[in-house]
Amino acid sequence: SSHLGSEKEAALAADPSDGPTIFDKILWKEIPSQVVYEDEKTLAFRDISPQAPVHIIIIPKVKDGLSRLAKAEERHFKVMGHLLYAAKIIAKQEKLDDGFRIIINDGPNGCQSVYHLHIHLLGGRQMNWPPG
Ligand code: D5M
Repeated sequence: SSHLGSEKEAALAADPSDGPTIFDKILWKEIPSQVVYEDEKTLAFRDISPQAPVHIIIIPKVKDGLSRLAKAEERHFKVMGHLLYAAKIIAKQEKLDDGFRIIINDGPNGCQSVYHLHIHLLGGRQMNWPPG
């Protein structure tokens, strides 16, 4: 997608329905990925289009309707906490001791391009504020 245009164009062209996404293919090992962390609830792999020296995507193994953060319900509280805690574990594993950033993009305005909830973990350089 990023080969055909900007991340923003990919996001605006994305299918926001609750169907399977490319992240299912990663979970099912139908396409390769560089896995950096895995536990019973989450998988984390390197972003194919890194925006920082460290750029990792952290996803729930079971989507359970969580195509985007806007779809979150009380039943998702535990897995959302688990994802956030995995981000901390991975940041330590990646030696991001000087800090890091986590991002969740939601919907077209948030530039979401894959409709399977995920946390971006970015680090290894000074981040800027405000984000774009
Ligand atoms: O972020 C979706 C992110 O997913 C985006 O940064 C690219 C990344 N991506 C897409 N396909 C792949 C594969 N196959 N491997 C690794 N990373 C991938 P969003 O927040 O939805 O814009």
